[in-house]
Amino acid sequence: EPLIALVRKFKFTRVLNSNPQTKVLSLLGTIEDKDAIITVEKTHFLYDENVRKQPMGGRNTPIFYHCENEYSCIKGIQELKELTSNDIYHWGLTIIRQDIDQNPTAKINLIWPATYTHIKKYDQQNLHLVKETPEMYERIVKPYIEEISSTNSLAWVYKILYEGAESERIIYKDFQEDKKNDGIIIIPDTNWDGLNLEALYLVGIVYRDDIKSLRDLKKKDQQWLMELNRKIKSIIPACYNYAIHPDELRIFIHYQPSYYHFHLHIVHIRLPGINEGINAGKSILLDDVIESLNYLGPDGMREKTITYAIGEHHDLWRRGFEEEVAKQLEREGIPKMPNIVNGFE
Ligand code: M7G
Repeated sequence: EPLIALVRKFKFTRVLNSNPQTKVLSLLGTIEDKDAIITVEKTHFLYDENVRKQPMGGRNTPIFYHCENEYSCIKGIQELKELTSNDIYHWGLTIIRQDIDQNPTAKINLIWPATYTHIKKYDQQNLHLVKETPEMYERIVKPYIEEISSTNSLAWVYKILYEGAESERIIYKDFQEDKKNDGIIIIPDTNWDGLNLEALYLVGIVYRDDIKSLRDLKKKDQQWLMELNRKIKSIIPACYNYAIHPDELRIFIHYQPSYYHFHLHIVHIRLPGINEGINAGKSILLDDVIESLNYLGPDGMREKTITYAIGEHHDLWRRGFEEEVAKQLEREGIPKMPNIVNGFE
């Protein structure tokens, strides 16, 4: 069923999250009585150096050129209503020419049917910084990963790797039957509108399936990671006509990820955090992981204490992290919160 038909059937339940800074809104509702999550995100402005032309040579990857464009944020102004002027300051509201191909208003993502896990992920929630020790990993996280790996949440990954899903959007594929473990597919992430190079967001999914998360990266994987790093930084700039440079690519790994099959986030350096995803702690730079492996023993990332933010809705929070955080704070001699936190009486 086409996306538009599904979206038209959406019955609103409640707002999951709203961020006026990133201009992202997530709504929970139902489509045919099954839970649905719609996320809308306003697209960034086009300006002259940042415009997409129709791809050439049958490739479906957007290509960016320096040129002027009737949809750019100044040329495209159709209406402008002045609000106020004061001395040298002037401000107003405007409508900029829109076009479904050249300058769409927003990007829209639908998850349907959405699982309970999806809803919890998008629901606004309190965050906590936790220090996950190797011991906590073994006792709390590992059993959790094993448990959720038995569900089908990785279907989209296997469809990309083996069943040709999103194949018309593949940017790079390296897969040889006899060298499966070196293979990787790089495709546009669902987070990217595909238009704005400064919002570039790609995901690199490896064929290796023995690495569920960052924690599984061992000393012996260092060469493999270096090779992935080299490939990505050589290939991606070329794919975009060198409009992006290798040192403008932020390549990182999420911990905890939502999907426990090893993948890399490849993002334009200018892109700020999406859903807290790029924030310190949750995102660990690939270069830093490679470097860390120099100092860690053979078990690599298993040996480290990793500090990151986790939401109260995450399963790990109620599976023991809540207690651990309380204990850690106590051990560090940090006073307990008083009961009144907001009042000043
Ligand atoms: P993650 O760190 O496991 O989870 O990254 P996060 O979503 O909490 O960041 C998974 C990445 O894969 C995210 O950047 C998603 O936007 C992206 N992604 C998820 N799905 C279901 C798809 C998909 O079906 N296609 C593509 N191209 N990317 C996806």
